[in-house]
Amino acid sequence: MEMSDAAALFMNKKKKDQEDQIMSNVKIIGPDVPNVPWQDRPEGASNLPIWRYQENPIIGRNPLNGVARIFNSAVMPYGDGFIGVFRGEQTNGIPYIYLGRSKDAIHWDFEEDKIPFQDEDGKAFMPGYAYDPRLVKVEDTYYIIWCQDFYGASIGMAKTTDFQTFTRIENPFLPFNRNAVLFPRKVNGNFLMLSRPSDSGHTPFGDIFLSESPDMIFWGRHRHVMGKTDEWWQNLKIGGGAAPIETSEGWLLFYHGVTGTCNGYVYSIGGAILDLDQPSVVKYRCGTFLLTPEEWYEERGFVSNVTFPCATIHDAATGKIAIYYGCADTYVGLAFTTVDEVVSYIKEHNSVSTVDTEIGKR
Ligand code: BMA
Repeated sequence: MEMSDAAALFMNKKKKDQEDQIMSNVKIIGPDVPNVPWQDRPEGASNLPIWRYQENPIIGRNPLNGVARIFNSAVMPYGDGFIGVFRGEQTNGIPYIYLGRSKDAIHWDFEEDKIPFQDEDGKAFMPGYAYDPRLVKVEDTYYIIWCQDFYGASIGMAKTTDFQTFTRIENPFLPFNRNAVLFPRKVNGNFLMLSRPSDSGHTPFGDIFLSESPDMIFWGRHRHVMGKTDEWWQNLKIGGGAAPIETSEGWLLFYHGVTGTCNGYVYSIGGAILDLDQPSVVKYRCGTFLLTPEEWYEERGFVSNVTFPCATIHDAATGKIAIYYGCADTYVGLAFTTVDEVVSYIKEHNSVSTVDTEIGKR
């Protein structure tokens, strides 16, 4: 039976409405950052919503005296430029965190010395190792969150307001844990942090959880956010990446998804959108990766086939997003997208499951 004109018109309108809904103008809720690093999508880039900076990697080998590699690092706007906390693998093989400053968020000057953390009573505090730092500003304070030894791999935290004095805060979680990522504002009056409970080794499992705190000391009301899936690129474990970006559609989260191959783990970048008021509820989750190791600096290095997002710089006025990711545990890479493109893509390839959409309390 042929469709009547009216029915065809109706169907077309419905399809158009659905497309408009997907292509809606998504807004970043946050400050304008007009100097966000940027390069337009190059001709011939893949049809994934993220494209790489053409001069990648932005930080090469032996960047500092006594530091063989910098990777898995986090940056943000500061003053009229940018500041960052960098995972530096020292020449004794032990990772630590170094401070860096930049005018353009691409060329970085590093401080020669490790970040000098201190306890609340002013005594020097130097963790045995410190890696995969994230840097998040909440209200007037900058928080650095990393992985350190707490009778096994767990989360360390410090705060600063001036990048001169770095005061350690109580370890938020019991061991073992990694990939803690703070939200950039309180939600319903509490600080929120994602984390990924793990083992103390190379962890062949792992889901993302959410915890709340009224004061950055006591953490509780833990919720499951999302786990591994049947999609092979994220079928072993996942972990939070960059601090979630607040958008009109929800919290945009770039995270890493891991698969196990006969040649080791492969780390890709995934994307999800969490409910603004109840972020343990996943609204959309992309079933396909957004970026996977393809370039020489992602495929070859100290640990091959790793793309590991730790930060974004984003501009509310234009919707531009610059993603900072570690490459092959050796370099720092930069990639770009826009909030419209990436949110549309995540929605079009949505594969959210009932485990993702539930509140995450059992
Ligand atoms: C994880 C973390 C990351 C690292 C990744 C790949 O367990 O240690 O720092 O990038 O492994 O080696």
